[in-house]
Amino acid sequence: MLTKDYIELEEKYGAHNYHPLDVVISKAEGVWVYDVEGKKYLDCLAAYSAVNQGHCHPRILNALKNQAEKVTLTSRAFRNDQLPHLYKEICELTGYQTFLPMNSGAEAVETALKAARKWGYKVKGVNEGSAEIITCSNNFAGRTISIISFSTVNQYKDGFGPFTPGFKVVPYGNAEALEKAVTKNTVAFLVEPIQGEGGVIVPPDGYLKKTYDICKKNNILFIADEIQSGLGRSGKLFAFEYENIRPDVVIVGKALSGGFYPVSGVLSDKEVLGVFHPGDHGSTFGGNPLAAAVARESLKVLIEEKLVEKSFELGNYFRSKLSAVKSKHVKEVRGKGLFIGVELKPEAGGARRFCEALMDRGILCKETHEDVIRFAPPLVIKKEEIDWAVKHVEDVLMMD
Ligand code: IF1
Repeated sequence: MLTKDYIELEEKYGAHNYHPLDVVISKAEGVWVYDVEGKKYLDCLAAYSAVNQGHCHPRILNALKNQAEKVTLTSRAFRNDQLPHLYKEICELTGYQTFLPMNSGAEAVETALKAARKWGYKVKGVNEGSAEIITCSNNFAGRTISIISFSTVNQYKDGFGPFTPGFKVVPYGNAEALEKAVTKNTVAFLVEPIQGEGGVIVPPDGYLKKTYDICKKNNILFIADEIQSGLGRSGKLFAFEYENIRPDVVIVGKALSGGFYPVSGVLSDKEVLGVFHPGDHGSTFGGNPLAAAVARESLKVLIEEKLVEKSFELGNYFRSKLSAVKSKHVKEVRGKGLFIGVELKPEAGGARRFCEALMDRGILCKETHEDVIRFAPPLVIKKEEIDWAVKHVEDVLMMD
């Protein structure tokens, strides 16, 4: 079958909730992916940062295979011999007391929201039914009905109401707005330390610290959604580390499995996740032994291969090279670590045509917010590969 045959099948039988680039991938290794016709591409999206460790990492593959031969799913009605190790290892790595495993990012966000509400009632003493959670404009935290209830993007909400009450939205990057929105019923502030879908938006220096201090002053949980920005993507293990804060709750997903399998979860101290008692919350697959084995190895690879440090150094290198590109289309190059956005001027006619041109040249990246090209390759990328990519980006941005 050729590319067009796969696309035809997909268009015929699949729900049309995506508009992917027309490349059909059948194989991948490290930073490279191959299409069904054998053409090779440099992956500059890394499955939205789920494959920070590189595609089909041999160590994680091994962990998956070994565990799959033993036991894959027990449900949480019984215990398994992998989850306790994951608990200990992720808590020791991150410095939190407790971890709660889920599968998708959205589920982990829902888990954090439920924990925050319950903490509000049981610990903070907010009146039952009145808890408020403050979120930011331009956020992306998943697709469930409660999460889209606080989206500020029309398309994500259109046709999906009625929505979940109890959320307030303040402008991202504006700490005073958060302070003004706080009431006695506020239990949590949910924020992406760097907004991904929002267009790789890095908030002003000091914003996370200021909002963190506001939360501390008002006994509000600071919840960092590090599903995309975390686990090395930003050049730190977590993007909040740039401002020396320690969120009360950290949400992780994506790269927690190196892209092999959906694994997500919530980190906090006992005061917050301790509000859950048996039966309050759960998931059939959450914390299963296959997921736990994959997550354990994914974290080990991240640390032992020094991918966080690599992201920091190569991110600086990639961004400085992109900043040096002379093109009338570029408005701004921004980001932290290998989490990079190139915003084009409105006259450039959108980022998608540049992504398509890059695809023809063997580089896969994805536009976000119409006019931002996002570069977020696996963290195992090499300097020479960045040089090669930038050369093509430069050429493509010379188009009229
Ligand atoms: C899609 C975007 C990226 C996330 C943050 C939670 C979640 C996400 C900060 C939910 C998910 C994904 C969803 C995926 C594409 C991707 C995405 F463009 F849509 F926004 F990365 F930029 N918090 N982001 O970024 O995690 O439930 O998906 O596991 O919807 O196609 P999930």
